[in-house]
Amino acid sequence: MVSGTALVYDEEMMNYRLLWDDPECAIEVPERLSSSYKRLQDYDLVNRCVLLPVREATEEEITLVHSPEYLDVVKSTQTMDIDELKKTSKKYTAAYFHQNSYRCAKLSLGGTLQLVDAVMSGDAQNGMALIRPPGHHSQRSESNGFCVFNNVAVAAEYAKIKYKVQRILIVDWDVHHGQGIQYIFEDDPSVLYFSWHRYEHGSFWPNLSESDYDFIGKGRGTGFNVNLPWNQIGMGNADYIAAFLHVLLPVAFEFNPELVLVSAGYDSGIGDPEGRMCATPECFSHLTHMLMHLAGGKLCMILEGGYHLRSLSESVSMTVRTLLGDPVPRLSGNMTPCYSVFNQDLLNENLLNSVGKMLPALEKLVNRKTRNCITLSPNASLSAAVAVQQVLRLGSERVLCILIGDVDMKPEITNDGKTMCLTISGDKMLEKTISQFQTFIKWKEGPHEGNSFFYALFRFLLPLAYSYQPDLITLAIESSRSIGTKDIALLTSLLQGLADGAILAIVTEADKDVIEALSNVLVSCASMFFGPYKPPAKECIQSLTQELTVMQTYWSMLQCLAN
Ligand code: X5A
Ligand code: ZN
Repeated sequence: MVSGTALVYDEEMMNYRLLWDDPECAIEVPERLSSSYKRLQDYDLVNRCVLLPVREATEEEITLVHSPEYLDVVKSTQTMDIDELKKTSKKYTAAYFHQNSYRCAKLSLGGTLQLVDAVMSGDAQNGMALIRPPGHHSQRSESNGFCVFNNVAVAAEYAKIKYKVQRILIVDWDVHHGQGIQYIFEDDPSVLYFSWHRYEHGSFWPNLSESDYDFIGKGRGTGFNVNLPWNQIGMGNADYIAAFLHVLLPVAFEFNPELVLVSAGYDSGIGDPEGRMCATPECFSHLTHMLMHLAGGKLCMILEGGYHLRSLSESVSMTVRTLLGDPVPRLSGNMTPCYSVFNQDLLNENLLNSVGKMLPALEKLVNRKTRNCITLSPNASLSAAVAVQQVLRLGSERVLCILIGDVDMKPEITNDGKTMCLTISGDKMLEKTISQFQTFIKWKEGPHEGNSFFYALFRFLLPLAYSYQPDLITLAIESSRSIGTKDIALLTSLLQGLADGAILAIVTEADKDVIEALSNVLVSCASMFFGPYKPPAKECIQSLTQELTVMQTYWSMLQCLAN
């Protein structure tokens, strides 16, 4: 199994800077790199990564995207004096050159390609490239927005050629629109480009009409470009999570990429003078965690913008920490280090005994002495009902209880908000929503294990869970479950983004597939592969829509539907 997180960094990329007065470019400083690296060291994260050396990108690699004429211009800046540098810079928008720009741009791109090589060859599962100059604004024959070579775009072309990758997802979470990437791939269906960006109806830089939501690609690439313009500043964690759940992830899982590249700009984080957004560093953990479920975990983070040094370095650290497999911090609370147990000794016990043995584990879970727990029971929903009672007594304040399969016993729903119960069953509608804390959806996978469950997961279950913000999750899976093993694994893995990952999974003894899948997901960070997308059955969508309509009046994360 592939493991390990690669980190690309070299202080040589600090050897260029703005040499004259230009308020627009003044924020792009060398310290952006050193402060991020320093913070990673402070958190002891550098030691846990595989450090990759940078290298110079070759001319052949640069011209995968850029014109030879432009390459010559950049090359010629090496020997220019300050007036010539200034003059060349002014030919472009929000760009600046230094005598070392060419060398650093080659290292920045070469470092990016080193990361792609490590991840594609299996030397690392994922990784991050701390590089400058950034890349996503740069175009075929143009420097733009502090960018010289388009690192991520070249990386995508490189992966297509060298590794025969057929589908690449580029997620651009920088606060600016990566118009350079959009132009390069707008007619290419093998690269799906997603970008959110501060837009304010076009009044924010780079002020392009093609940055709006209605630009979706051209020719064969139509539908493979997704823009999400923010027309207001101040977007925060809930907005970013909702954008991922409602817009990006449904599209991304359907696209089924073989590699995910992130234009990881942190000017979308709190405190940044360019973005003026409010997402906290923990938010980037959640975004990273969600993306780790695509492409079998092949995920490359490539630095773009980010100009508030403290915010940038904290967010970079959160990203790397999550890539390493650490628990995802709660969006509100602070980070709690913890570990994981597999509560194996419950095998082959009768119900009474299994409930009795579950209790000490519950106490550990509530007190965060263990990260999660898998328990076996002959009657999962009954055990869940007991567990919910118990964890409330032990001090939990919001317990999310998810029941999968035909359920004969449900936890008592008190309607005081201390419990929320979601039931997923393949059988006839047993009941409908009774309150905002209780919901039932009918969901059934076809005979072949497709992946229609994504729909229910991203459109309904996760937004509801993120709205509720549980401090503990009980997940009971009956053997009569109507959804596949992979679906349950994905659900469970994504739920780890909530409640500090405090999940009690209750599985029936005979369900060996789910026991195995859940131990993989909860004990280590399992990489997942899904087949091609299959649309859900009509009756499933009907049941879901019905519940959605009712629940979205109570739960705000459901209100952001992209229809
Ligand atoms: C990489 C990046 C921003 C350029 C802003 C110019 N560039 N006003 O964040
Ligand atoms: Zn930016």
